[in-house]
Amino acid sequence: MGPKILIASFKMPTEKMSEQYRLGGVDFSLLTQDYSDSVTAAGGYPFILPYIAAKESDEEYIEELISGFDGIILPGGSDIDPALYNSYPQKNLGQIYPERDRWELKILEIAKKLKKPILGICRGFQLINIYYGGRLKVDVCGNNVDSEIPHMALMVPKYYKTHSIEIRKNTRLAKIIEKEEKIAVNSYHHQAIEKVGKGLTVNAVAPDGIVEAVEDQNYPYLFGVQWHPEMMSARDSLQLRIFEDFINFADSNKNKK
Ligand SMILES: [Mn+2]
Repeated sequence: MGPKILIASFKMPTEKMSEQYRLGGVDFSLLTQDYSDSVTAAGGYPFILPYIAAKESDEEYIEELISGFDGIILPGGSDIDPALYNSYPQKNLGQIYPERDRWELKILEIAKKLKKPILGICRGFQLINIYYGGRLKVDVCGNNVDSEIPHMALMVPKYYKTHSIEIRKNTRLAKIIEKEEKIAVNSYHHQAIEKVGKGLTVNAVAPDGIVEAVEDQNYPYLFGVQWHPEMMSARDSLQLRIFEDFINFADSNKNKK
């Protein structure tokens, strides 16, 4: 069997669901389908990790919960509580779910303790940066932002290549992409890294300087991207390679005990 990959889902409160899903006030664990499809296409076995409020502070439980898996994906989603990087709610901050932030930071902490391979996507990438002591810009798409690049490109299909990124040499992303120094990616984020966390190496930047990929070169496998490769991988083999690289590492790593 290939590696078992755990993907964090998020709790969607009943009042945020459309009427037909407000079944007696139940909440949902949600994850967009593209993550599971991309993991499967790359040779992995996807599993969905729910948010469990009752176990939020129970490290022993969380350790047991994730220890049988070979890799962890922190996916995209809502904005992150600015208090986690010593800031405060500002104009244009989106909806935040502080309990989800705490839960996923705890998952990340324990996954690192267990030396699990970790892949962060969009919000997951930003959360990794915060974990390493970095900061975010609350909004890079507002009227007073001088970039020409629409980082929150909701007007185009999910796989649309909105902007280019320049890949830095001697990084994991350079190894994954091999020949190209520049590739084009989709873009569905209105927050971005302001200060890179200590211990993270920038792997790629957009033409306006926005950081689009990071890794920890002193950890077996911790890599994050600001775009959404899971929305592109069915059409773009370069984007599928991000998942293949992660799955291949998780596969070779699982026999090391
Ligand atoms: Mn972008």
